[in-house]
Amino acid sequence: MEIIDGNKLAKTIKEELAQEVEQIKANGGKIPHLAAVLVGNDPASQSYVRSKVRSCEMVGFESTMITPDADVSEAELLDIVKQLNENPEIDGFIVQLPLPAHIDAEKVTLAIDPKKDVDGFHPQNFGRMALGLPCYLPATPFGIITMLDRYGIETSGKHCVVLGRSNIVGTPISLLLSRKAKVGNCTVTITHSRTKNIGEELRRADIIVAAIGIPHFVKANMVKDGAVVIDVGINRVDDATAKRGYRLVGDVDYAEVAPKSSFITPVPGGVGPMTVTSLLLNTLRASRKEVYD
Ligand code: BQF
Repeated sequence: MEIIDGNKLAKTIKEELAQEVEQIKANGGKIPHLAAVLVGNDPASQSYVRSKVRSCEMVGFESTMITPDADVSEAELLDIVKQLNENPEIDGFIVQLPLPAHIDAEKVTLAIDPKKDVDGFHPQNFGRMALGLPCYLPATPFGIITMLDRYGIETSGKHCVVLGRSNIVGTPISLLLSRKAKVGNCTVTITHSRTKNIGEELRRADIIVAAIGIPHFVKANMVKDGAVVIDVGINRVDDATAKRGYRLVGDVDYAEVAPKSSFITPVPGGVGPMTVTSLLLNTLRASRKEVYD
């Protein structure tokens, strides 16, 4: 069993990005600039956005945080998006999800200029991804692909079972892994809440991607010997002994499943940190006009 160390790989990629920034500076080019819009004061969202801004600082990117109150109107938020679309200083930006219930998140996503949509959530980027055209990949699937690539894990001809069909993880990673690409050429099964016997499906998997948001859902008896296990879950469970009163656990029962796996991602320190570095990579691509010009 080998642990896929997301913290270590994220650090390596950040070092590579810091070198890129040095190159850009030496050539008098524009420093990549990410903006993040954080609505309200949800603690998890605050911590995610802070870690994205901190990561920008670590690699030498510029970053701007915009923090409207929770009661900001949809029209006001759409105006912030419009200003970011029009601001030539900003290469890419994100609107941190989830948004308060009185705001239509779909409408906000549609308002983002696809050229600056470094989360890859705009239908134009999603459609381009599905068609295999140049696009910004959504950060979590991009992070997973990068892990498989950098750890030299063979995917071609493998049977991958994805747990969950969300727009930001399950559906896009299923498309990407089935595509004709260096990391791809898998036979993919998507499972979800209506799947008859998830355990039976999972036991056939050479590669499992767990993204259902149920703590410790995947047990040892659902995993084939030698499977590659990618755990996307970030679930808070109460823990009186922890500093904050909770700890993070994945969708996989790590203690049980790790001994059976060939490769496994831990939680925390697995997919999560790679999600953040993927956002940085997309921001660099945006500043270089690599996807659109
Ligand atoms: C780690 C996210 C659900 C909903 C909205 C490192 C992150 C998380 C975990 C992180 C996530 C999850 C992010 C770890 C960004 C990933 O060490 O395990 C980093 O910052 N993430 C987000 O922005 O929005 C979410 C999950």
